[in-house]
Amino acid sequence: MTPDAILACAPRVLTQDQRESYFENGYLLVESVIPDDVIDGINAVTAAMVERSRAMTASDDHIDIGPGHCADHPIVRRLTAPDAMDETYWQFANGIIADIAADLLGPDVTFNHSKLNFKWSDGRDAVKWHQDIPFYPHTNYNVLAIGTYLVDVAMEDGPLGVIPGSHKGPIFEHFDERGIWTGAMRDGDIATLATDTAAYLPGPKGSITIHHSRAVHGSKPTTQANGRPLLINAYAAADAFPYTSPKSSYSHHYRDFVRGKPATWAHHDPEPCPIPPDWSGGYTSIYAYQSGEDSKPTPRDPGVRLSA
Ligand SMILES: O=C(O)CCC(=O)C(=O)O
Repeated sequence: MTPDAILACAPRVLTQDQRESYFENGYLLVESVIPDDVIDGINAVTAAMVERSRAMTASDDHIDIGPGHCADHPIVRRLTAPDAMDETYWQFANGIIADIAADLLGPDVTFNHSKLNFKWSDGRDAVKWHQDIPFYPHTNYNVLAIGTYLVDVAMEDGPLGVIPGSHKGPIFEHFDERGIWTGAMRDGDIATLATDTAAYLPGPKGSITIHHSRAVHGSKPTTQANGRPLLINAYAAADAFPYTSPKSSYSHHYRDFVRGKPATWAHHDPEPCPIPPDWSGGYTSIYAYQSGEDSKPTPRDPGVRLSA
């Protein structure tokens, strides 16, 4: 659907001004929209996951642990696919934020994936400028991510930063010049953008950030000693079809309809998109790729194939 067609549908949660602002700027901050008891429920389940990590010495399919992790000082960098780890996360992905996704994608919405990023105060967890769509190309760019702040996030806590209007610009390469996937834009490309206009989006617990899959975004390190948790859920319009292999990190909820029904026609956007690696055999995290922890030359995905 086009933005005009989406805007012509009655909104469920957002105001018309908020929807127009999203289409104009490529991002939105909605403060304190998630009730406290919902956030407290997610935080209780998340604390249990961190407890579970104390017994771990290496990352597994769901819990990505960082350098220096130990039983006494657990450092969980990311929960991968929390929607498959506990029903609380999945109910949340299906609740008010699915209505908000429908306000911006149109009435028919599929779930893409979820992750819970912690950002630690050791300075290593800045997220470099990147766009999301080169990680998961779709036939059109009605794809977005909703970040939920599980604690108050101030300017010094590494809030999400987005370059306004960048979703209307080019889609950039996220491989470096050696052919290694870095999950980040190249310096030369960043130099073409007005990074000084970036909007940083601090907000109280229960606020959400929404960014368009083409919006250039990143986040600075935090000074928050206990780590800054950000729960991200990504969605696509039903008429946006993925054409690369699903990441191994996606859950069984991938492409589930959270609102509406399947599309009868695919919608195609003429803007071309670079192809990511084939992650059907394994995907770590944006932190691991951006920090160079995982830096083998990476062949691009040849397209969805039958498994052996
Ligand atoms: O955790 C953050 O601050 C941002 C994460 C992000 O941009 C991403 O995972 O795509």
